[in-house]
Amino acid sequence: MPASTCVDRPSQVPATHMMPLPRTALASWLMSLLMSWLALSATAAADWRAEIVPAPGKVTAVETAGKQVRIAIGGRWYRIAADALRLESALPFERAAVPAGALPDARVATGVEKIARAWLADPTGRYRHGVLGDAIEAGSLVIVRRGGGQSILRLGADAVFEDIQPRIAKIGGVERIVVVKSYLDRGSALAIVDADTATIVAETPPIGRPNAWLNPAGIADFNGDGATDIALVRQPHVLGRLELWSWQNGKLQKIAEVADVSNHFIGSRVLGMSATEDFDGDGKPDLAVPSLDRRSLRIIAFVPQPRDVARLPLPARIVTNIGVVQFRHRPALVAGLENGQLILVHD
Ligand SMILES: [Ca+2]
Ligand SMILES: [Ca+2]
Repeated sequence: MPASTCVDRPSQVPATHMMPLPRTALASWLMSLLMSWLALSATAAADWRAEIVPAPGKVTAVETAGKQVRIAIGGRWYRIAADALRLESALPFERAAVPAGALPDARVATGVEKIARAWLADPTGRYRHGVLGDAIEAGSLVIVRRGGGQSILRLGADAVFEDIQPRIAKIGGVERIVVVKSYLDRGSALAIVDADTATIVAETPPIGRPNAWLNPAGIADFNGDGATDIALVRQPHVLGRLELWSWQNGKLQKIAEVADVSNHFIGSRVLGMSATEDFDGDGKPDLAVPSLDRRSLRIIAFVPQPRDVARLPLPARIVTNIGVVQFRHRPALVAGLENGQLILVHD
């Protein structure tokens, strides 16, 4: 089905009038050939499109692990071919078993440096919100350090971890943990946990009222100033505001806001509905995230200011994680839609 859409960015007009004209006809012809090629490649690089990938059934999940993406269809697993719009059979990811005492739907996060593993534990029903599939949230975070040693960060009775999988990432050059902490009376905050001390070393102010949640969307130096930034979507079901929080001298400072995004829907355990990659090739990471109604996929760059690299209308709402794949040697995006279709967004 030709359900492909394109978004154009204003293409750069070659400054031909600034160039001295060649004297011979051959040189002139070569120059015009070069200019048309430059114009064509500029246009091609700016054209993002969403295409339906032919699939043997309805897509039920998209899973990511590192740079790998797997797509679940009818109980089987697939990946996107690197050079054509088709699926290839693939082995499913192996998931670490959920340790005793963990949240029933916990996912174990693995680090590469000082943190070996981390997971959410001590299930509790003290926060009756239930946007993540059930009303059971975590009272503690378990951290296993590489080389031995396990610590537990236990919250007080006034808060829970309203999350499924902690995120282990380098923040300020050191592996730390990013997790959503929700206060029973003030709603969610983004918390940064130090692995050595198993303590929260920084957190954003909570949203301010119960049952108001946020979902992290990406961790990278999005604005290119050298300080790690954490992108989050504040209230992805109702407000849908992207906020960029920068790790500066051990504190979190909000440095940017973008309206009209979402990376979750109520009742879903899918928390990875976003992806970080340098999509426009300027050397700075960009964020792919759905619009608030999840009927468009936005690719947002933050340098020099927050701006849409592309905004692609889709045939239906995004309901799965968003994966980054290499397609024809370029980063591309894959996601499952509410109508069961699989889309590949590429330029
Ligand atoms: Ca930054
Ligand atoms: Ca970029």
